[in-house]
Amino acid sequence: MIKGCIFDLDGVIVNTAKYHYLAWKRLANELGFDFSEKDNERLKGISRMASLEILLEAGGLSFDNETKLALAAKKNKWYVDYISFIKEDELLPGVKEFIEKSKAAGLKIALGSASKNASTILSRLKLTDYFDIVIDGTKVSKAKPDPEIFLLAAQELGLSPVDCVVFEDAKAGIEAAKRAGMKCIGVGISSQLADADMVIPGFENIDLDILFCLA
Ligand code: B16
Ligand code: MG
Repeated sequence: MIKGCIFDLDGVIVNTAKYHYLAWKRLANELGFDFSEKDNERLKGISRMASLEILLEAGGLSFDNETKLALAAKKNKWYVDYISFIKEDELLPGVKEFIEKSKAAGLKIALGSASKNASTILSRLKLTDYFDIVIDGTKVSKAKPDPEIFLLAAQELGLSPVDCVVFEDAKAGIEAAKRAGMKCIGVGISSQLADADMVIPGFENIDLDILFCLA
């Protein structure tokens, strides 16, 4: 029986991908190559350093570790500047209402995001108080598709993984949820999220009943 919902952040609660894209593209341009929105799709749900590796591969460049850390820090500074303007009206349609319904039904609520900026974003969106637990990129050593983020979320909620459902928009996140032994609802386009137990286009008009279809 589902007792807890674990929400990914980017692509499930808010579309921060567009700000990640602006910052990665700015870095690519500064390094002398272009980075398309299609290339950016490969970065969804994976960690900052793994994203940088993909970006550098796209540009045919390689650097030592120290330079890579400096490049990632530069991208992050731009990203943090962009997200400092995020407001509640950027919440994806219906997600806040779905979280409210889940809480009212007595379900535990966690965030399971790869982002090290997750707490800042939740606070800007005035969502922090909705979450019993926040597990983000600052609390784990292994990024999705490793299940560590979701297993830690379940543990801190005091729930068994089989009683948790993860809401995810990225392939890496769905793999992480399945490897954690949890149910997974994909948020987005079904053809891209085929490994999820169920896919919804978004949270608009979605009722808690969907959780009963997972058993
Ligand atoms: P940061 P999620 C992920 O968020 C993003 O989808 C991914 O594009 C990003 O690289 C990752 O967070 C790390 O973010 O640079 O802020 O630490 O989908 O797991 O909520
Ligand atoms: Mg995501």
